[in-house]
Amino acid sequence: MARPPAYTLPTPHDRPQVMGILNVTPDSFSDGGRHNSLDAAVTHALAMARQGADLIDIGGESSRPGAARVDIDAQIARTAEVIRGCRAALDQAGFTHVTLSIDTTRAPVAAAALDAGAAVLNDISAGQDDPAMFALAAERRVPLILMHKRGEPATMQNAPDYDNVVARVGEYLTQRLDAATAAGVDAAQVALDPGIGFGKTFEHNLALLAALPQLVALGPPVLLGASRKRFLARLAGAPDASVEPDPAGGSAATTALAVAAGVRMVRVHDVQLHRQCADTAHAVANTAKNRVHGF
Ligand code: PMM
Repeated sequence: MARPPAYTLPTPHDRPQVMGILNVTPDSFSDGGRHNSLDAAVTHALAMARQGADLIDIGGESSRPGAARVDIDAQIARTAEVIRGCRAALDQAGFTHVTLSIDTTRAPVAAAALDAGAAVLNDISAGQDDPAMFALAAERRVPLILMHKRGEPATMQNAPDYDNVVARVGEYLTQRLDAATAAGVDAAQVALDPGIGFGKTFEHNLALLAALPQLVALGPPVLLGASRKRFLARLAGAPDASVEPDPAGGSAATTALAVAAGVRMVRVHDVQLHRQCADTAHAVANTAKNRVHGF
C-alpha cells in the first residue's frame, strides 16, 4: 500500500482539528460479525469525513472506567483491517486529507496500524505501557499524542487524589515529553492531552478544563478528549432515573472553551456539532487576538 500522507500537527494559526472517534470494540462496531463490523466502521468513518473530521481515531481497546485489557493480537485483528478499509474508502471518496490515528498503548498494534494506513499515534499511557512506542514514533517520524492518566482503566476511578491536579498533570506531561524526545522523538511531533476522566474526579475534570490556558502555555499542541464523558452526564442531570442524559451540549461547551483557550485538537463523537463549535470559537478567538474592528 502507498504510504499515507504525513500529518503535521496544527499551529495556533491553523483551523482547530476535529478528531472523530471510531471505537472498534465488541460493545460498538464489532458486534454482528466481522464483515458487518468492517462495513459499519467504514460507513461511520466516511460519515465523519463528510461532517468535517480532520482525523479519525481508531481504537480496539476500550479505556472507559472499568474496562478490561485487550491483548495485542486481538487489538491488531480488530484495528488493522478497519484502518486499511477506511483508508481505501476515504481515498476513493476524495478524503485523502483525512488522517487516521491509532488509539493504542502497544507498539506492535501501532506498527500494524501504521502499515495499514494510520499516520498518527495516540497513546493514552504516554509511552509507559510499552517503551517501544517512543522508538516507533521516532523511527516512523509520525506525530505522537501523549495523554495523562493515573492508574489503569479497571481501577483508575477508585478515589483518585491529587494535591494539585493541574500542577501534577502539567509536570507529568512535561516529563513524558522529555522522555519521548530523549528516545529520539522530534518534539515538534508531540501533542499533549490532560486525559479528562482518566483517574480524575468530577472536580479534577473541571479544574483541568478551567486550567487549559496553563496547559496550552506548556508549548506543544494540546488535544482535549471530553466528549460524552461521565462528568458531563452528571452536569446534564437525568430528567428521571431511567433516562441516560445525552451530554452533547456539555461536550460542545468543552470544545468552545478549549478552542478559546488555545487547544488545537478535540477528540469527539459528534463531528458535525464539534466542527461548528470549534470553527466558531476559533473565529471569535482570532478576532479578539487580532483586535479586529478596533476593540
Ligand atoms: N479518551 C478515551 C479514549 N482515548 N485518547 C485521548 N488522546 N484522549 C482521551 O481523552 C481519550 C482517548 C475514552 O473515551 P471513549 O471511550 O469515548 O473513546
